[in-house]
Amino acid sequence: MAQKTTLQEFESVFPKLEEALLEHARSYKLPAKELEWYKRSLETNPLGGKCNRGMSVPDSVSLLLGKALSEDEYFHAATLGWMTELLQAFFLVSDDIMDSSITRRGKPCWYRQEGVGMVAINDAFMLESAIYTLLKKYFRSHPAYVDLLELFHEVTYQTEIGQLCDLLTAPEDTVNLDNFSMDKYRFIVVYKTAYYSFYLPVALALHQLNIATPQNLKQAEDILIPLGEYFQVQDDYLDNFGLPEHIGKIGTDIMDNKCSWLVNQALAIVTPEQRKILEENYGRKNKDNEAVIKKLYDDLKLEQRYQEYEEKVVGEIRQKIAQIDESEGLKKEIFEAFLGKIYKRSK
Ligand code: GPP
Ligand code: MG
Ligand code: MG
Ligand code: MG
Repeated sequence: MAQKTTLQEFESVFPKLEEALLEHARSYKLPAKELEWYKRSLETNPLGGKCNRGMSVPDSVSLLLGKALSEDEYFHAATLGWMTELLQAFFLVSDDIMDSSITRRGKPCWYRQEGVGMVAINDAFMLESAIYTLLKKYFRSHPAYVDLLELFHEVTYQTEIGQLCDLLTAPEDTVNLDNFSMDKYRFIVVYKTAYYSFYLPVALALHQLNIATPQNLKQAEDILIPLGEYFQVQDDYLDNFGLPEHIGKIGTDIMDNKCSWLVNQALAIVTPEQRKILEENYGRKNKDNEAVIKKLYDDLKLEQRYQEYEEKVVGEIRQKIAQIDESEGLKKEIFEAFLGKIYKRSK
């Protein structure tokens, strides 16, 4: 019988990885002050989240094997899981600068913390480097080492092209609603979110067990990418309708002129008068303009529209899961577990 990990069990692996990373820095004789800085970044940025991505690596490995993991299997799966959390930390530290965000996981964003500022950019790079330090230390002799390395590189690239499109579709100084479309939206979210958040953990689990094939990787991708798209729609919905105290971050999408799911839905149903309101208030760095848009979203009943979307998309995803051919080595429960974690999430 497979066994689900807990946040406590998963977090208990981190100190060992942190120590390996600090030891690696020490081997270069990194001075004490900088070592302390790196430690503070490592103890702030990858921690304090839900760890859904990271924990899904050991959970998927356990489901694939159909048994509880040995200590060594768990350690390696959790290490791959923490590498996805380091990738996420690298993205979030960077994304918060690019999005001018205020808070993350209930605290000021890293770049806004005492004395950090733009050193955060270098800290982000070092969080990315940490992935490869751990990969080399713990997987150098694994048969899938090169596949793992290429997977991290490719998923990073995919996230970056998604982020590029997210940023260029949201210029700071010009609001042009004609730049938004659901096709553009899908490209953005599939690349900036779905690959690293959903495809990566499952692909890692398959590689850890040396059972990845072009067929099962493609099967996994075909279902995890729509799941990831749904997840980012939720993120966009919560950016406006979530409670900052509860989601741990203050929404910025309206002021940042983002090609969000909500603005695309609004554009599909506005009257000419409402479109004018959108044109005159969206993407302005001003609380009053933002409030006008929030009111418009309420008038347009976007909350209800979101709930309808959620029921429809979850039905489609459930159908896709039911159709999976398990003879390629995958297990339906892997995808059911992902869906269970995010369905109707409020944070
Ligand atoms: C989520 O977008 C996407 C990312 C965090 C990927 C960032 C990619 C980089 C290459 C830096 P978001 O801005 O909606 O997330 P949040 O709402 O958490 O700020
Ligand atoms: Mg952001
Ligand atoms: Mg962003
Ligand atoms: Mg967001």
